[in-house]
Amino acid sequence: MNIAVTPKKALSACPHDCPSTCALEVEVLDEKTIGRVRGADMAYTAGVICAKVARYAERIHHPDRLLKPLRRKGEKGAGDFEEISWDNALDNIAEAFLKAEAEYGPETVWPYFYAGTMGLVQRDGIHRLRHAKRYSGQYDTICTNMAWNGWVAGTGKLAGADPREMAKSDCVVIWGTNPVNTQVNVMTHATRARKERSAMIVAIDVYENDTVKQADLPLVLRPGTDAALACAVMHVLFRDGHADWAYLEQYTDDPKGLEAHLKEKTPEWAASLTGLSVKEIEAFAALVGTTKRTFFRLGYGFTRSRNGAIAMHAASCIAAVTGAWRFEGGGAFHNNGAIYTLNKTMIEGSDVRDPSVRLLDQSRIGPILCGETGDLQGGPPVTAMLIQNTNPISVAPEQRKVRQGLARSDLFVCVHEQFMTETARMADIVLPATMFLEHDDIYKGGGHQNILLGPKLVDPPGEARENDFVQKEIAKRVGADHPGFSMSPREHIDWMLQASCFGDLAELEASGWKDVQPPFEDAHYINGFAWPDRKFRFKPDWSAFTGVTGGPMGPWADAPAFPDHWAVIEEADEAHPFRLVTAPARSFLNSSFTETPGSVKKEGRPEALIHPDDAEALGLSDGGRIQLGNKRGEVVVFAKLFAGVQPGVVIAEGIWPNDAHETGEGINTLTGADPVAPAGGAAFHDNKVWARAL
Ligand SMILES: Nc1nc2c(c(=O)[nH]1)N[C@H]1C(S)=C(S)[C@@H](COP(=O)(O)OP(=O)(O)OC[C@H]3O[C@@H](n4cnc5c(=O)[nH]c(N)nc54)[C@H](O)[C@@H]3O)O[C@H]1N2
Ligand SMILES: Nc1nc2c(c(=O)[nH]1)N[C@H]1C(S)=C(S)[C@@H](COP(=O)(O)OP(=O)(O)OC[C@H]3O[C@@H](n4cnc5c(=O)[nH]c(N)nc54)[C@H](O)[C@@H]3O)O[C@H]1N2
Ligand code: SF4
Ligand SMILES: [Mo]
Repeated sequence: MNIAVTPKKALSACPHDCPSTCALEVEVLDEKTIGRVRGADMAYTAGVICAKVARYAERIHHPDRLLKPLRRKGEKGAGDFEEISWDNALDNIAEAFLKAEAEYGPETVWPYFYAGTMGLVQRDGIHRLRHAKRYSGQYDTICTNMAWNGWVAGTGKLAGADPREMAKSDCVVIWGTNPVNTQVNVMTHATRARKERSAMIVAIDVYENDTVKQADLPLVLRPGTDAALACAVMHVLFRDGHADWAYLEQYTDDPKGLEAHLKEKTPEWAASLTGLSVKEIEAFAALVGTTKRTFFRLGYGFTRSRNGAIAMHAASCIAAVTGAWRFEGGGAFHNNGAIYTLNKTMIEGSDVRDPSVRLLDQSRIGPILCGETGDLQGGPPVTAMLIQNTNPISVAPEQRKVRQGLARSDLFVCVHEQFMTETARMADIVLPATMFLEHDDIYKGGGHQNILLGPKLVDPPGEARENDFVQKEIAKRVGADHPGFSMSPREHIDWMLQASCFGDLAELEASGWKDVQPPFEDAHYINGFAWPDRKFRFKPDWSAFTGVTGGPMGPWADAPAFPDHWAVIEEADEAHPFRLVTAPARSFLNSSFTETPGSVKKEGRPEALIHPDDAEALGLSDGGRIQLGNKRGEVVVFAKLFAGVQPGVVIAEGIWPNDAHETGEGINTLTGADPVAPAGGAAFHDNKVWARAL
């Protein structure tokens, strides 16, 4: 007789580097196996998750999971490894770190990590090892710098209106983010507003992506020109009497100065820079001017340019001109980082951090490993690394330098990974890592307002071990001392919650997540913005931002005082007639999911979207091979003729493995690692390239 067994369902949280941080409901089939993954009914997730995580069983039970520690046998990068025991591997790592330290001092060791998991214990515990040993620090620049600094320049704080309010809005402006691909829940709330309140959805992007296709007012502009659009919109708002002067007088620093500055920033001026028509710009300005409940959902994409922080600030100014902040369903939102006042002392060992230890710029891993002297700041070369949660040979800019650096014979590298990534293949020691359902951790939503628990639900395969284990075992062997090393992940979670007055582990375990949304008055800055004078800044102090060595970075001193188009992008020129944007693919997440068959099938092959007129001029047909190049290198992809971009703009979706490309070099061969003003960052969507049909 067959007895139908209902699988056990357990709550979890998506660990991936995505602003949605969805609450999950996971089918647990037995102690090793999961079934379907669905969205839990946390108010922001609202039961919706993306397709790639719904099929997570194919990632967690993938036959290519790393199962044993490995030691390199052959040449670096050749992929020739032998299995060794964990003890052996950890002893090897400790020996290499101690030897490097004895020769060059502790700053020669560079623990390098990012957000493969967003779990606060498993991701950030690497800092404890770093601080306890005075190893080189990491200045995080690869993702958020321009966006966060540009936002904070105006508001003073990384927080905004409750993103669930999008559902109560009359106009949702989705600016420089492609939520259908990158954070699906934004669409849930925006489309609810359209259905229930007939709200308009505006999408501003550089190509007609799947979000733009759903918009009522799609605006497809030239990359790196968003500040020009924002200025023209504000020009019209002042011109046509849509500026809320009572709000401006009470809440902003220099509204008259802004109005005067914008006199020249006409729709005609912006049309010539953005490639939009005057009619489109006027229509957008009239819409936000007459719709007080307008919600500006500002993303990362439009900040990944050399003028990206200035663009974010410019876009964030519009809600202050219209006074949209006054209304529920109005205002602006980028990220909620500042609402989570978590005490991470035990996780990160921040109490033993020596501020005199150098920070190295994450995005400049290539130049750093190649020993470029400015980057090393007079300190020793990097000769030993522990890499967790990141795949730099694929995701970091100036890929040729990353490859050259990782191939150095005097550099020892340990990569702790779930799969044999292209970075792992360059390592001396590879360690097998757990996935989120195989360890305990805690998460916070950048795109919402919840702290979520992700408990261990199944056993890891083979000998895979969690990040926390690796950090502790290395610490033991290299003499790193901190009370945090003797706490389990669950003890860390409990300690942090209690020390932050956010309850405790038992409470979180009972509820699955905790909503920490600040009250309306705070989220909408009703009592003033987060500066000493409580005013939103149209005229930010760019000199006050601090980068890798304590002062601002890049050509910040030339940044415009008021919002403006700042012409520091890699403009197309005669030798490089195209502007290349390297946007995210829907079924990949950065370099993750490039290993799952379901995602690879959906994405197909590495392509470049190119306007049919450009293709014709190049003698290129649909599906033909196209080589893109600039001073940093060349890449071969397949052409896809696409009328939804402006001529002269090329879009490459997804960070495909380098090996998926004809010459073994990936898209980041073309992107630059020069720091963006005022505080660093990588301008992944700001590249001038030439193109030729092969
Ligand atoms: N499926 C999927 N989801 C992801 C990711 C992924 O790779 N795949 N990545 C994750 C990560 S790490 C992050 S940080 C977030 C980022 O998510 P988003 O905030 O969405 O930012 P981006 O992914 O950089 O780019 C989004 C859009 O910006 C557009 N864009 C590029 N340049 C410009 C410009 O100059 N102006 C305007 N207006 N638009 C421009 C791109 O064409 C793209 O459609 O997404 C996360 N979610
Ligand atoms: N061209 C181009 N390049 C980009 C971008 C772009 O838009 N265009 N986006 C940039 C952005 S925004 C970001 S954030 C970076 C992201 O770059 P990465 O941080 O490298 O991103 P991921 O591919 O998400 O994850 C890295 C790795 O972490 C591993 N991992 C996951 N969980 C764990 C764990 O618990 N333990 C261990 N040890 N490993 C784990 C995964 O297997 C994966 O290989 O890429 C940047 N690169
Ligand atoms: S939308 Fe983002 S947070 Fe939600 S399940 Fe997908 S990757 Fe995870
Ligand atoms: Mo990111």
